[in-house]
Amino acid sequence: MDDVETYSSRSKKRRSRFLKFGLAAVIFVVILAIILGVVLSTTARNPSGEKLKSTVITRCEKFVESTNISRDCQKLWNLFEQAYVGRDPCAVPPEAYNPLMAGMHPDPSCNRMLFWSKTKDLVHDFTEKRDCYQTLEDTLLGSVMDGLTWCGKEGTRETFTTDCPGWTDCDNNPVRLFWNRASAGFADAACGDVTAMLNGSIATPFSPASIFASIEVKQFNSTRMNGLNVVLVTNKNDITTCENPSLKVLQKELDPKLKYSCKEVTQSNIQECMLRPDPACGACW
Ligand code: N1C
Repeated sequence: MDDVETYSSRSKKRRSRFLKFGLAAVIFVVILAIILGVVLSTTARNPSGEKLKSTVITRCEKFVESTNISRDCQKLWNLFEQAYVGRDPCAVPPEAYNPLMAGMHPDPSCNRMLFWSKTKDLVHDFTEKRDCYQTLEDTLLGSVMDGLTWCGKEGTRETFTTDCPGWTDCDNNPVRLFWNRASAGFADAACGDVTAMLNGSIATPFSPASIFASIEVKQFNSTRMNGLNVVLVTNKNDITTCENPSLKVLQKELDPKLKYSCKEVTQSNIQECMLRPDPACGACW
């Protein structure tokens, strides 16, 4: 009798242990499925955010590799992202990129820094072919973010690359604030003789709304800089010259301790110069 009782109580215990184990296994599988589902749906729902992240990290790694500087590209992404994720894309605080700038400051090349306004394509063609000047896009942050669009949204940690506010839709959008902040940092570091390529084919080469006028010139510092040399890029039949009223405004806005010069140079002259590589970076105009 005792034996029968012991046998049945043992088998009950075994059954209950089996049930407990089964229940735990089911709960584990359900939790795993939920986690996997959330991860997969975030990636699938937001492929553009994932693509931006991989573009930023890949560009950063390429830059680090080609320049031999030491920077942590995952840290760059984290600092970058924290500026705009979860925020209304028209209400990003102007200081949002300060931690990114503080962690990734540019190394300025004195006497070789090149600023520009409304001459972007020509300038980048020029710096690429004749490696004598450094623009903001030749620094880590500028080269990584050049040409990209991004924004966040309130209530989500995701990054979006479409339906973001345009350059002029609102002032405090993440792309505009990035260029404002990066340009301010680049101009603040400007040293020696600085060059600016401005567009002589437009009526106002020094336009008050441009980043060059509204941010960079205001940061130029005579303790580090010697002077500013404006290269006014002209085309045949242009009427804008170095006497243009907007360039007089530029001259007035500069610290009087800074030397100022302006030279009209034809676009074809600049294009010829690009074809003459010169390791000594001698004068081209
Ligand atoms: O408003 P801008 O020119 O005067 O700005 C140019 C000025 C340069 O000297 C750069 O140092 O500001 C800096 N800068 C960039 O480096 C940059 N890369 C890409 C400013 N804007 C930059 N972009 C994009 O070009 C930016 O997203 C915006 O759309 C234009 C501004 O160009 P602009 O009006 O010709």
